[in-house]
Amino acid sequence: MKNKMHRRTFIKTGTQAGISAGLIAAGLPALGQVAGLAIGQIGYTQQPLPYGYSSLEPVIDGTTMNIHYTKHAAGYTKNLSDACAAEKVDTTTTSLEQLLRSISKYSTKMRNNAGGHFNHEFFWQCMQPATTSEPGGSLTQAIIQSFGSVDTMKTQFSDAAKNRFGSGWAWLVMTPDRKLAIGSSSNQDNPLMDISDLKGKPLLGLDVWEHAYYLNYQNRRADYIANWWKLVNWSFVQQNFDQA
Ligand code: MN3
Repeated sequence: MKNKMHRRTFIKTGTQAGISAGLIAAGLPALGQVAGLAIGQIGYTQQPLPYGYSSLEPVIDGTTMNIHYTKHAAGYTKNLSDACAAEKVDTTTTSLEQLLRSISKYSTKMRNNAGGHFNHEFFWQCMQPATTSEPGGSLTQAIIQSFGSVDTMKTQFSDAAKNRFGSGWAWLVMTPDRKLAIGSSSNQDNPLMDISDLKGKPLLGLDVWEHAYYLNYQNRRADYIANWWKLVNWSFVQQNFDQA
């Protein structure tokens, strides 16, 4: 905890280069290690970005990432905390995943902000500075089994993201009957929620709210989606697949 607090303070005050160097020194995952926070480990506090705000350029610009992380995502985290206090959720005994799985019992404010907080904590980990990373062996096999090829999966996922009307998310999930599926959710809903049409463990998620891309792409959501594939952290997706 102390280490996390320190890292949090650091990310607020550090320069972009300093952040990356600091997090690498703090032990960023290397090949073969855990790629990120497991779904069940995502808690109620906002974790440091695993990279600098400008590290995803040119696909996502630094200003967008800064505003997205410090304003939008931080706002969901704060409002989630307020909702938990108001609705008497003991966050020391109720995990965020448990809360999401029974979200129908809570207010709309809880639904929007528990979803908003979780989705962004998950989303940051789905990305990394552009690499030539591709899905690994067992995940690739499962994708081929479900969709025919990795490219077909990407096309279906991109279509789900493009066709989500208004604000929302596209998802690749492992369904409860252990199949891979693609779909989208509105607003800040997600596939862990009991009210969701698409149910399952999220493996990969994409934010298609305008705040995620508008500065750079304006109305060209399709271009944002096409470019976003260059950022996908496939080790994180593989980890989610292994743990699903
Ligand atoms: Mn967002």
